[in-house]
Amino acid sequence: MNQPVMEGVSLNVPAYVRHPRLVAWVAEMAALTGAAAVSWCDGSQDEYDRLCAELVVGGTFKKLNPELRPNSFLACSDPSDVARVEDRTFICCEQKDDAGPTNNWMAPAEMRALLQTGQADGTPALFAGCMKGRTMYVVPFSMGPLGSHISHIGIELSDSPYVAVNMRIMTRMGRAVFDVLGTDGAFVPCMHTVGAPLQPGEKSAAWPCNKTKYIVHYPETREIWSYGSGYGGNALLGKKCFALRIASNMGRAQGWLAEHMLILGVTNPAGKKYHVAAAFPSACGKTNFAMLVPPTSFEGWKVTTIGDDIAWIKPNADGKLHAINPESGYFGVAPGTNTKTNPNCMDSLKSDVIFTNVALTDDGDVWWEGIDGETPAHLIDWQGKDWTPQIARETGAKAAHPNSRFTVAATNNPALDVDWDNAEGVPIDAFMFGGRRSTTVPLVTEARDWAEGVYMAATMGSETTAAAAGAVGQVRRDPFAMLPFMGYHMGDHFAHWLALGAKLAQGGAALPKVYCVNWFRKGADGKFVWPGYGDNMRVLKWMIERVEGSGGGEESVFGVSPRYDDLNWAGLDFSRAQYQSVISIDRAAWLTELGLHGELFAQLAGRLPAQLLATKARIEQQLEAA
Ligand code: SAT
Ligand code: MN
Repeated sequence: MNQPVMEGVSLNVPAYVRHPRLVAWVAEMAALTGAAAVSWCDGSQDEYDRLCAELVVGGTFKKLNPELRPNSFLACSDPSDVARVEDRTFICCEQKDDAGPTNNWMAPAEMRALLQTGQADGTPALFAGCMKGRTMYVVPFSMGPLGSHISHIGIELSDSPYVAVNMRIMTRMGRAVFDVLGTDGAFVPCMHTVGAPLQPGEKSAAWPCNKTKYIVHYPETREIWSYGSGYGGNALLGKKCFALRIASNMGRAQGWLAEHMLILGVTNPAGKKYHVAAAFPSACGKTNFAMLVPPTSFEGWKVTTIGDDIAWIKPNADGKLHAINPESGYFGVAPGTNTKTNPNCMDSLKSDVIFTNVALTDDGDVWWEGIDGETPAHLIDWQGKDWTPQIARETGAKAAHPNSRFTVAATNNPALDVDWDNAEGVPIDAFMFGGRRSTTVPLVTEARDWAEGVYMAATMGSETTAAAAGAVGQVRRDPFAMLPFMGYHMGDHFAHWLALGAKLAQGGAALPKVYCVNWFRKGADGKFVWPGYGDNMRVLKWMIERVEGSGGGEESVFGVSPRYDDLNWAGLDFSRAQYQSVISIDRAAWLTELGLHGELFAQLAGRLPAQLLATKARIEQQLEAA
């Protein structure tokens, strides 16, 4: 490959990169950003180790005690850069209405002027010179198994070595991607900068970032531009930006789905295996559910993990929906994770982990609220300050940030499904949609048909969590658990689901069953009533029995729910009265709830499928009559 001549920086294109359009783009971006060097990531262990060592020297990483946590690191972010920034996230399509009322929008030309080309009044573009004094890493990655017909490729250019090492865990990253790309293969260009250029001789902050943040998507040209944050979903662009916001656009155009869903396999004692995809908002237990260990009384049942956050779902030649996990690692919430809530996760975290914003123990290990064992007498908290139980009592200070995370390879998971890397994906038997609701929504309800299932997903509400910057605990509509991740008009997404279901049904395929669940109902004492975690197996087993046609249930205005005796209670002391308090339907609360569905529908009016309005009218009528 000819090395393009550049002023100032050598492109260092490896011989195995044979894609002129890609090289020209890298050259253009190196020139725009003024990067001091360009480094092409090959995805090797050597490279990972070297970058981690450099991150230690630069102060971003602390190496954990190798005897307690081999080959693992702790990164503590700037206190202002700890979560996704939904109010700084933009869908920049040509027509504002195509982004819909649930997304922030700016005209592409206006956004390009701001980020890329400079504004009419002479204000320079944010990306101009943004990587001065820093290395620009070229990070090639495949979302999904390399070469699978369901997979897609991205190239992230980032000035953050933290991003490069996390991307190696979270995606299939490295040299083999260039082989798949060949000389002119398609890729999604993903531009990322922390927005902290360095003056000559200036030392980088341990966690460089910028107060100004932009997380920008151009759905029509399938590009991502992210400015100012080094954190998670803002910076690891394969994840929410590509695998959800850009991919949802690809899926809509090409007849498939990109969803905020875990994927699990569940095998019954007869050895028959089913696959379930489940949507929950961020920080509502997807990782725990995907790694579920059944109660000991459920002998012969086994749950295996295909994915914990994102599913790409495509109709196969057999007319069934098949799903892959586009990712290859987990970027999960640490607080609350322990050997009771998620033993497989605790096993996964024994070595080769990057922790972000958890606390450091005096013997060089990590700690977070809710981890097993005694609370240590002293810690260094996620902000680098001394922390003791007394300080916590007096000030309420958390040792680990509530949105602190671990990054770990899927292959560390002892419950990893044999098909997790299968290029054909796994056939989906059931979809679940679950919000975090202290009241109103029952433990589990089965939709009577596809449209009712789409209605359940579309009208989902959930209390906000620390995964996004902003207030926590407020109920908001979160359709499909995709509110922060939808790359186009939400109403069009509902229509896409309805149309896909209709098309598959027309072809004679049996559609997956759809369930609405809520693990989070609280009692008068303010505590969760349902034990959750491993005990969610009781609900999962009922669903599988329904798929098989054997499970019993009772119809309500919303669908079918299990009666107390339809669930297996072996090994759990859970009374009929307790069950009533998680399954009951409060008519007044539901009339209010339907009013909130109505508000969402009014907001989406114009692009709201009539079928959903009809479903709402039917439920309302039945509720009035009840
Ligand atoms: O988007 S992140 O990857 O930072 C986590 C989440 O919100 O699910
Ligand atoms: Mn998520």
